[in-house]
Amino acid sequence: MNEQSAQSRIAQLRSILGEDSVLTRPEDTAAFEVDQRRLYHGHALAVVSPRQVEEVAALVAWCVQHRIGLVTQGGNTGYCGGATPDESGLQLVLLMRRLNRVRSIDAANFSMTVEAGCVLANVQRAADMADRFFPLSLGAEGSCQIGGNLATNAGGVNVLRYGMARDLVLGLEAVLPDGSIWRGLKSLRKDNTGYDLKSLLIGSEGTLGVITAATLKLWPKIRSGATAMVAISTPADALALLGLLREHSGERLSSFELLPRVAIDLTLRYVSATHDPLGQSYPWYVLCELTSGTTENLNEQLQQTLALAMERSLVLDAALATSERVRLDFWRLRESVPEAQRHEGVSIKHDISVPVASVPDFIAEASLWVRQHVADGFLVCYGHAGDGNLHFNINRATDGENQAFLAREPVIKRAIHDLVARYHGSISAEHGIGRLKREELQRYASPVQLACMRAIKHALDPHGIMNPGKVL
Ligand code: FAD
Ligand code: 2HG
Ligand code: ZN
Repeated sequence: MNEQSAQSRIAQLRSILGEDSVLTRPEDTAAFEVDQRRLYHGHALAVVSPRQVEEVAALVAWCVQHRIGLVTQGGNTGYCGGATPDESGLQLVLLMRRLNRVRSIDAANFSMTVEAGCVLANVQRAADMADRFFPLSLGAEGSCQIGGNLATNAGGVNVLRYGMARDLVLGLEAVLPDGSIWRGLKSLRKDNTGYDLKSLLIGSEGTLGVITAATLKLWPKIRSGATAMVAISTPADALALLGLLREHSGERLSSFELLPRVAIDLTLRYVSATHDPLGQSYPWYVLCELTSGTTENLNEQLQQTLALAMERSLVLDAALATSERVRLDFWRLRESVPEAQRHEGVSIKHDISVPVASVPDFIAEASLWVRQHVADGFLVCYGHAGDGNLHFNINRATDGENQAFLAREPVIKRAIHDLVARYHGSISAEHGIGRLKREELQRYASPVQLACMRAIKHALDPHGIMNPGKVL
């Protein structure tokens, strides 16, 4: 596109969305042209921020007419470059941040309707103020948006009990790739009227439509809880402890996170206000939490289970959170691992899952491979072990060379992902595909699955304007 036609396009956009909704100056657009890991640096024709769903619809219709690619961006906290435009200067970045109203809360129906640009923490707060609980929770909750959470089908730390983002949705409103608005904001628990469009749009990473609002499920407000940082010897002991906790506490077990000592060390080194949770260091830790919507003595329940686990030599040591401050300290240690890893230097990340029962064997086999083949890196394998989801990350060793280390990424990724495939696992458990894992998807998804996905994409978005170059 030459300069003259670019200017004419921008003038048209301004007439559709208003002068202040179209950003083009580099100092205004730069932050939206790079992903949070700084893996991708794109260049957009413009960055636009509509205020209403009708404006989004008009924008999409215009994009179809002019065959302009549209990259929807929420909080830009994604891990796979899905919200970053390509380098062509021809795509638009659509910011959702102005569509950020809580439209309604229906406490009696245990549901709320929010616009896609609501920051996740604000959604949680609004539910809390209505005496209800919205369970989606992740480290980026202060900046990611509910629209981005749904577009990526985010996971986080409460999946064990409540499921992934898709499981938390009753209805959806979206602008489809032809510019039509699908008003599917039903608040029904049961609705078998044909194909489940909301489930298709959730997890589609902006490639099948723009999510503009959602009706979310709510739960009773949490009235009691118990949290412990537990020291263990091996991931196999973690698995046995998980079984015990589930048998004794059932649905009350909401989080079960695994941390190796190296993750604690990195966090203590780089993140302020973090404390070593136990008197001495241990090889592995589990951060577990029981919660309930009624008043119960969950501390006692957790203590009893941990005592039994100690008798069975599954647990080496444990600290129960004796106050909300201590509980937050434990969670700060866990949630700050990505930040600590970033401070340590470059890393190669794998967001994988295997069947929960295979977690110990997978860790043993994959760790051995890393020890034997990655002399210039060290493993930081942690995450949502209760869901079988590990962040199998490898940081560059202090005496290693950035370039040499990163140059080996394709080989390392291949070995780890091939092993994941052998365990019948997933190469993207919760972060999606975006641009980062497109080739990996081609390699590990079955031809039947890929053909289905391409057919759906083509049927809904024949001109390929929705987040081109992502997922497929
Ligand atoms: P963005 O990064 O802006 O976009 C992500 C994708 O969604 C892009 O493809 C984009 O085009 C699309 N998209 C965004 N909004 C819309 C919309 N309204 N309609 C259609 N498409 C849209 N993820 C987890 O799953 N679990 C975790 O525990 C977790 N922890 C994290 C911790 C940290 C510190 C960080 C930085 C990230 C973490 N993430 C985690 C990753 C990230 O926060 C999630 O993927 C999140 O859901 C992305 O939301 P976002 O609003 O930032 O989306
Ligand atoms: C988490 O669980 C996130 O903390 C981030 O999903 C994982 O940085 C990562 O690899
Ligand atoms: Zn995670």
